[in-house]
Parts: sequence; structure tokens; C-alpha cells
Amino acid sequence: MDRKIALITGITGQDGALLARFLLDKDYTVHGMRAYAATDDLERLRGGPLKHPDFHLHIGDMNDGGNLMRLVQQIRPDEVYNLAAQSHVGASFTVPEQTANVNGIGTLRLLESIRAAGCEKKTRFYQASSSEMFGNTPGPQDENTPFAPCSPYAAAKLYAYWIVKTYRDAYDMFASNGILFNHESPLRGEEFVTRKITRHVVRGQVLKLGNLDARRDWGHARDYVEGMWLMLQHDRADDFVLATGESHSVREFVVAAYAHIGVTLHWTGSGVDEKGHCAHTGKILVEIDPALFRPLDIHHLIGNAAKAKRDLSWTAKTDFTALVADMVNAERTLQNNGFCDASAAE
Ligand code: NDP
Ligand code: GDR
Repeated sequence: MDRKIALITGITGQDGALLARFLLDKDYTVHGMRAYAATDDLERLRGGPLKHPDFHLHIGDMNDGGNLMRLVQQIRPDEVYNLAAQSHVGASFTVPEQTANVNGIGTLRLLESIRAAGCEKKTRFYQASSSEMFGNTPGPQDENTPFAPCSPYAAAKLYAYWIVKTYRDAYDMFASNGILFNHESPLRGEEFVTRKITRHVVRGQVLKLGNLDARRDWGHARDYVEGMWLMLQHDRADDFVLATGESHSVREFVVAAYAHIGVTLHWTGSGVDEKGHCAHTGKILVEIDPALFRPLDIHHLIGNAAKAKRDLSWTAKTDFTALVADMVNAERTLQNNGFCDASAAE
């Protein structure tokens, strides 16, 4: 059988790097698209894909339709994984137009590129949709839960979700939405709360946070990239939630990360005056920074991935405690060696 060819947008991100490894292990030829960057942004790919003979890097931008068309025409991929995004929800309030362009219209540009290359019957398309689209609709959220986005990020992702469904129905394209709940790993960007927590905990730095009571359904990104692939191996295009079915607050994540290094936290005060102290020494370890609260936030996300279990035989394999342990351990390795190979952080 011929080797399959995959194109991954957002290759320099957490999921792009992990998916590239996963597909190379399955003997795919992998083409990764990265945005032009004046500085080196290939850190996450260094541990594996960059050295692999079947891995190819391309410069491309979700805001540049001509560039996307040339890439798709040249590569003629069997599978496209559209992971590129301005993915920070808080930042989307600061750069809403940029977010709409990349996350929303960018998806349309990529779908049109597939059509323009005459690949609409050949190429299977995965769209990185998000649990953020549910907003504050009560959970557990599944594929039938009404959407109620409450950030420019989620509104843009919802446009992309619908345009994927529209192209599936209008042009009979194999185009699927993975509605993924939060997934983390040692490769998570430092601007996201879990990685920010593990970095500060390991370095013993005072951790300044916003909303401690937000609850998220946190899984391990390694499990979720497998789910993306399974969606494109299914016998028909469809939409799937991937989640663990368990939720924890930001506060619980902090407590678990500190517990993993043997520190118990003691909380005092309330609201913006709340502080987390080391129960043993009294030293302040956690403070609230009002600037980190978002204009709107989601209080509680918890997913129901029963459909993915039934149709794809997918379940999240890594539980909350194991996820926290993996991230803290990897952070320690990074601090000690100045280098963290994600493949070592299993
Ligand atoms: P990251 O932020 O780590 O990666 C996003 C990637 O998109 C980066 O490589 C970034 O490059 C790239 N990108 C940004 N703008 C452009 C552009 N204009 N053109 C080309 N590339 C661009 O996100 P994750 O890996 O965590 O997530 C992958 C996808 O899944 C994203 O679409 C995200 O919104 C979505 N998602 C993620 C979830 C999670 O919990 N991780 C949950 C649900 C959905 P650069 O760094 O150079 O800007
Ligand atoms: P999220 O992840 O917004 O769920 O989006 P993030 O880790 O940014 O925030 C989770 C919750 O933590 C609260 N929070 C803080 N967040 C950050 N980043 N920094 C802080 O200091 C902080 N303090 C408290 C937030 O208010 C929020 O409630 C992620 C991204 O990967 C999206 O791209 C993806 O679609 C969703 O997950 C599912």
C-alpha cells in the first residue's frame, strides 16, 4: 500500500508536534506548515520530526489563500489536519480580528484550497474545533449540546465548525470536526494555565493567577492526537467530542502540582486578596492578579465522549493525577537539563 501523505497546519504548536510524531510512527509522509517567523520556533519538533526523512516543513499562513492553494496543489494530501489557530482564548479579546481571520476565515481558505486543487474527493479533512464553543451551556457537553460561544476565539471556531459541516454536505467532502476539550502535555505553551502552573511550581516562583474557580476537563494531548487520526480513519465524516468526563478547577490543578513535589497549600483571604501559602513555612506561593481575569470566562466544562468511544473505540487513557505528574516531571527535567524531549515524558 502507498504511504499516506498528511498535511498538518499549526505544526509548531503542541498538537502539531505530537501529531507529527504519531503519524511518522504510522509510516506517513508528513508535511508540516508553519507560519513565517523571524525567530526560531521549532523547539517542539526538535526531539523527532525535524530529523525524520519523511518529514517536510513548509512556510504557510492561514491568512494567505494563494499560499495555501499552492501548498495543497503541490502536496495533494490524503489527510489534512487543520490545527493552526490563534489559540489563546484570553488573547482573542485583545486581537479579535486576527483571531477571526486565522481561526474562522483561515479554515474556509484551506477548504477552498482543497477544492481548487481538485482534491475534494481524495483529501480527508480534520478541523480542530473546541469545547469553548459550548460557552456556559451546562454540561456534560456532547455533540448535541447547544453552542453559546463567549469569546472572539470561540465565535471564530464556531464559524469554522459550521463551514466544515457545510462543505461536507454541499460538496460531499470527508470533513470532520473534533470538538476537543482541554488537552495538555509538557509541550503546552507557557501562556496556558496548566503549563504556567507547572513551570512556577517547579521553579519555586510566586504564581500569579486569575480565575481559580474555573473548571476544565483536562486530558493528555498524546491521547487526543490519536483521536484526531481515528476520526479520519472512520467510515464517514462526522463530529466527535473528545474529553475525559472529569473536571477540575484551576485551584485543584495548583494543589495537585504542589502535592506532586510534596508541598501542601493553605489558602487565606478571598476574592482578589486570596493567597496560597506553603502550609509548612507560611511562604506565599499563589496570588491573584486581577489583570488575568477575562472579560467573560467559562465556569465549567465537562465533556461526554460516549460517541467517540462507541464509534472510534477512543477513550482518554491518562487521568488527571497522571497528567499533572507528567507535566511536573517534564518541567523538572527541563529545569535540570535545559531540554525536554516530549517522547521521554511518557
Ligand atoms: P498552539 O497554540 O500550541 O498551536 C497553534 C499553532 O498555530 C502554532 O503553531 C501557531 O504558530 C500556528 N498559527 C497561528 N497563527 C497562524 C497563521 N496565521 N498561519 C499559520 N499558522 C498559524 O495550539 P494547540 O496545539 O494547543 O492546539 C491545536 C489546535 O487545536 C488549535 O486550533 C486550537 O485552537 C485547537 N484546540 C486546542 C485545544 C487544547 O486544549 N490544546 C482544545 C481544543 C481545540 P505560531 O506559534 O508561530 O503562532
Ligand atoms: P482555555 O485554557 O481558555 O480553557 O483554552 P487556559 O489554560 O488559557 O485557561 C483555562 C482557565 O484558567 C483560567 N486562568 C488562567 N488562564 C491562563 N491562561 N493564565 C492564567 O494566569 C490564568 N488564571 C486563571 C482561565 O480564565 C480559564 O478559565 C484552551 C486553549 O487551548 C483553547 O485553544 C482550547 O480551545 C480550549 O482550551 C479548549
